[in-house]
Amino acid sequence: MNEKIIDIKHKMKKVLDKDRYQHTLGVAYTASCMAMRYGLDPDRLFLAGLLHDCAKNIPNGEKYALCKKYRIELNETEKKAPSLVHAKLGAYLAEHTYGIKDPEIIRAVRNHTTGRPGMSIIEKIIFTADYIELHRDQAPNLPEIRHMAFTDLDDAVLKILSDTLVFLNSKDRPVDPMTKETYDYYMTHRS
Ligand code: DGI
Ligand code: FE
Ligand code: FE
Repeated sequence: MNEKIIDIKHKMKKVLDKDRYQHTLGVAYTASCMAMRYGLDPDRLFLAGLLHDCAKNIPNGEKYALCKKYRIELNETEKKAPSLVHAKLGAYLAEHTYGIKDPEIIRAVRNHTTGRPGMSIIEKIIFTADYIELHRDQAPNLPEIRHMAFTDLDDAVLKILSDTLVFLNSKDRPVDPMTKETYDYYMTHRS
């Protein structure tokens, strides 16, 4: 593994709690296996996986303060739902604190929670690996989605989005317009 990966791994161990760090390693390994499947560079996906939740363990108040400080624009849903903020803030930190120059990795961190219409394959892999990695055990349909991740990535993305929408509605949580737009997009653009 290259030095950058070892460095970021050490840094994530410091800034994440134990469970979040284990989840992060799970995403990194799952994403790198998916890279092997889809003919991409496994190291690149490992690094994106390591960084995807880099802002997750920052206290909520501080997350909003940092977004203000760095002029990161938040939509109305993000202003109400702190659990969404780590994605955009994490993308900023990946670039400016952790020195990532690869725009695809930064984009994958930014869009890992809601997805976006027309995601690149790297974004789709991080979005999916986040949902299926080994430590996840609460989500419904995991065996099916894990299989789809290696057979039809767009179907996996769509199933994750539809299950997420069902979950959010059941908990009366506000749906980010991006989550709904991404769902609508993959509903009509499946390969
Ligand atoms: O950070 P993780 O827990 O690994 O996973 P994540 O970044 O995919 O999701 C964080 C949380 O965000 C998870 O509980 C689901 C939730 N979420 C995803 N889409 C939306 C959402 N929450 C709201 N309120 N609205 C959304 O559209
Ligand atoms: Fe996340
Ligand atoms: Fe995650």
